[in-house]
Amino acid sequence: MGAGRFVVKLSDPSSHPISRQGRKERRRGTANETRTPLYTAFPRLPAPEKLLRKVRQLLARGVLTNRGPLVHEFEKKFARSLLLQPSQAATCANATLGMELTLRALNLRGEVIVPAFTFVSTVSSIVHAGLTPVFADIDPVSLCLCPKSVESRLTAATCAVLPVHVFGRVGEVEYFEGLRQRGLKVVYDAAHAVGVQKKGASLGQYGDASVYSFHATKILMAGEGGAVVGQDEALLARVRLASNHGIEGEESVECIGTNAKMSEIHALFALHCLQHLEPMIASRVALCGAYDQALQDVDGISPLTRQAGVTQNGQYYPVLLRTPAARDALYTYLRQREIFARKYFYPPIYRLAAYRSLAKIELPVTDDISDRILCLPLHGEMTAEDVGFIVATIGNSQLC
Ligand code: T4K
Repeated sequence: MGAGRFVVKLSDPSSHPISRQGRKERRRGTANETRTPLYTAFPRLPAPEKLLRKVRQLLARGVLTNRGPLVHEFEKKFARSLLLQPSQAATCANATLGMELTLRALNLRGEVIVPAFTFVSTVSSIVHAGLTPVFADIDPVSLCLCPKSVESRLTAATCAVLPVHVFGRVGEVEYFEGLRQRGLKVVYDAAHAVGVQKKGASLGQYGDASVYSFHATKILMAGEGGAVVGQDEALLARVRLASNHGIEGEESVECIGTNAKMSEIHALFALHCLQHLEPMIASRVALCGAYDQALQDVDGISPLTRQAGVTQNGQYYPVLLRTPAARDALYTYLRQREIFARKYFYPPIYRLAAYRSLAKIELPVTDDISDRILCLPLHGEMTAEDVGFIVATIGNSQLC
């Protein structure tokens, strides 16, 4: 068999619109201006040389997946970083499957209350777990589930609530703890919340479980990946089992599972980023500070208020415009100048075609926020000078 037989012709990686090489080659504006496009997210790996050494070790070991040593090491270290016991984290292929497997492992039937102001997979994971999503409205300040709206959606069929720590903001965790006392399960979507603490407790210490994401757009990034964490170790054991097809031993399958494992390669990336998480968060929070300061001089655009007692992680930098028209005009104006802000999360899930049949409700706060929100570029490769450029461009637009 000729060596060339299996050679697959890949498209030129530098042609990907967001590739590093592509970014370097693109030039914009006048001859003096050599700024590269600015994205809402961009993966940054600290000191990749060290990572390459670890890749070589991994290849020499030959264990690439099926819960190898790096996955075990990452689970322990990630749990400790959340002030949990080393056994209180279970990795998975991504946060979407993490949420689905957690809901399945809780063995629930009926309705799950969830915000519509979130990424689509918060809601699809409920559907895939065989449960019915019921939308409740959000609070205009925290942008997380509003307790009053949740109360109005509770029925005899409600089995769980799935609040989202959107943009690393924190909702009424004390209220949700109260719901647990009333017999409901609480699973948090903590995809945006790595590193966030409230009054000295990590967000992973709340609820029956919390699910984190390590997607390429996240601060702690593995390319793809996720983890379910919490103090119910029996629940985590069921999630681990289900994520590996339910296989207990060579001749025993204990539950109907799926393949939702984190691979060793992803765990290697995740471990590397976890080791450098603190400075990574600090540099992003500093960029948020630079935005806060610079935007003070721009009318008609409001950063979200800081939450008392809650640490920031700088996962996103959302702002609110005065009107939906102003938001849309600014979004387009920035795009034309290669500043790729994103309308996270617009439209709200209940207005998406695939989910419209679920909605027979009014969500006025969700609609208002979703229509006016814009996440400005914020990632680990940006500088304060980039922030200054973005804010100056917004100011010059006269669109706010
Ligand atoms: N819950 C919440 C609240 C979430 O926000 C998410 C995911 C989840 C659950 C589910 O977590 P996972 O199952 O993914 O672990 C992106 C991400 O794909 C998604 O993970 C993320 N939320 C969501 C907010 O953003 P898109 O469709 O906006 O991605 P895309 O491809 O437009 O990328 C956004 C920006 O990131 C681009 O402007 C460039 C940059 N980027 C992206 C990728 C993929 C890079 O620089 N490198 C990359 O490799 O969904």
